[in-house]
Amino acid sequence: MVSTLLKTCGVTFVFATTGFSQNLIPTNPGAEAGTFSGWTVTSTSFGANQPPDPLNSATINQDPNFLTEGTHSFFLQDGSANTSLRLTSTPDNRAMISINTDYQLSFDAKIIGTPGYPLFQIHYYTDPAGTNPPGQLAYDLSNPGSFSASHPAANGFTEYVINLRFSSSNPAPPLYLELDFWTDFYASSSSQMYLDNMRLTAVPEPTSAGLLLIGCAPIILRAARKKLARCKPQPAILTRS
Ligand SMILES: [Ca+2]
Ligand SMILES: [Ca+2]
Repeated sequence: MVSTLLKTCGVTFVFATTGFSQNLIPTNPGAEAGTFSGWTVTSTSFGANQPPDPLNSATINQDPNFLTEGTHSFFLQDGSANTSLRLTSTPDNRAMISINTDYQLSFDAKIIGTPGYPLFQIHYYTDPAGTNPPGQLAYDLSNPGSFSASHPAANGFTEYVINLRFSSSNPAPPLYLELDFWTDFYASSSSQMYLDNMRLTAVPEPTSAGLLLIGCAPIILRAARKKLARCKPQPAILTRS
């Protein structure tokens, strides 16, 4: 009975936390559409009068050795020292988030070669169209130490993890996040980047998870007491022979 109730509570707990772990990136977060749907690829040139680089290429990879989730990943290659290739959320693919809430953003990236400065930026807006850009955050992908945590992922990818929380000191909520990956921000080389498994999830508040367990506690205790009572040795009944 105890185990049954524990299982019931466990199931409740799993369901409750699953609700919080929904991926908030609206469209094609892991290239599984097989296209760049939801994303824009642009070539940014550096230096005066640099023409677009014809050697730049962006493709959807299907080689299982170059992805970490599903059957597809994004692949960006900038062709020269003078350009960077960028993968950026389209306006309708901007995740809407609330202030004063904890979020975790993660993605897997595999960087080949020695790019000058592979960069990840988060631009945040107060409207989905992006006419009000209050600010941005920037992360150096070649320096995992600049992230709150990083873990090895499959196929030689690195999992990058960023904990996000916007306070009410920022402009009016909600905020719309634009994700922006650069192969080579300082454009010092030709570089290649695979990207996969982007996730943005709200982190459940410890209090609500704790309260759920506390809520189950009386049921578990009651069941445990009943079981103990059943197991208690009964006094021997003495009978005259
Ligand atoms: Ca994928
Ligand atoms: Ca470059």
